[in-house]
Amino acid sequence: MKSGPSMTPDVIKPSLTIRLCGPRGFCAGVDRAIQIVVLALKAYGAPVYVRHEIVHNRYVVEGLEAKGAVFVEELDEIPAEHRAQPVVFSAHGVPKSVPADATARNLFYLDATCPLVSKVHKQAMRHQRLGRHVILIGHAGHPEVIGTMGQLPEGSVSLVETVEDASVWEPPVDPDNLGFVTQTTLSVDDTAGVIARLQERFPALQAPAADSICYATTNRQEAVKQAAPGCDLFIVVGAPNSSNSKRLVEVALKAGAKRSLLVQRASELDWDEIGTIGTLGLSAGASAPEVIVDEIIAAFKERFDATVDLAITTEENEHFLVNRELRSLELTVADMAFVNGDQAPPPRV
Ligand code: 0CG
Ligand code: SF4
Repeated sequence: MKSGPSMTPDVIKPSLTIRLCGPRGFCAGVDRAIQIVVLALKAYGAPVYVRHEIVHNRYVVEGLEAKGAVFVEELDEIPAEHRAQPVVFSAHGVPKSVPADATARNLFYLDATCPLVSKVHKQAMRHQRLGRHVILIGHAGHPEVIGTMGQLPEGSVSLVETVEDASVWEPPVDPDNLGFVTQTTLSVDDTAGVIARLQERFPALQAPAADSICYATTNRQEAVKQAAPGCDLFIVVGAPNSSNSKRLVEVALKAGAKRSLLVQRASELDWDEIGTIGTLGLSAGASAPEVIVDEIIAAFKERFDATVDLAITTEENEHFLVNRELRSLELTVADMAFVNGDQAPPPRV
């Protein structure tokens, strides 16, 4: 029998269940930091300088560059003729030396440090004020760790990264006078192990007054933990320099996903490597835009007969206000559409 185009049976796509985690994606600190750059561009015009990636995501950075933001790693990269333009400090926080340097250079700065990172800074300073040597649990070289260590005088804080470090670290002072804080984006479970080891060795070790690992990190890890068992593949949307996103990949594997991948864009997906799968877990780090999650789902729908099941573990209602200077400006859905898409509710400033 001849088969014309109308008789060609549709290619049968394999069926796929996508377990879409919630909460996922932007946290309140990331949302606020991006809003600060967008509003600064509205208020002061381009260029607006940003010290370090505002959040660890290339797509966000490139979207802001297209609006007129200029990213630098250090303040001395800002040309003299642009000194009157604002410079925004990234959501990860900065050592005390950075605002001091900005003031010395006569720069106008807007601090987009997440309030929950600032809270950890305050807890570290509180330990120090009470005469304690501070242990910071975190990853060496990460900008948040550099920022938190830079709140304290040199020699008054020690970095501990792993249980192995915690087993061999020797306090430079009286072991009865120690306090700890952590990076906000660590693995909840791994950090509990590091703290337990330190407490075993130093029973007088003082905890911070409030948890250092933030609500967004905790909630995203919990959602991944619930969704991962039985997944043939678990995809986390996020960047390789995003600490919280990388932790989600590890959590997915530990919780039982057969494979887990960190993906920045749908174009990176290697379909041969993905092969035939029946259940896909999907989440996004705190700096990964929802438009990329949509892009990944659309790519799977092209190749699979996919249904999306929401795997929601909790609701988040956190919202952080932008800097006082920017609060009177209007922020529209269109202003944030480059990351949220057009369907998102109006952003609250
Ligand atoms: O997770 P880290 O701290 O690397 O940062 P990212 O920009 O990915 O997301 C939250 C913030 C700030
Ligand atoms: Fe703030 Fe947590 Fe988001 Fe970091 S991950 S910006 S600490 S809310």
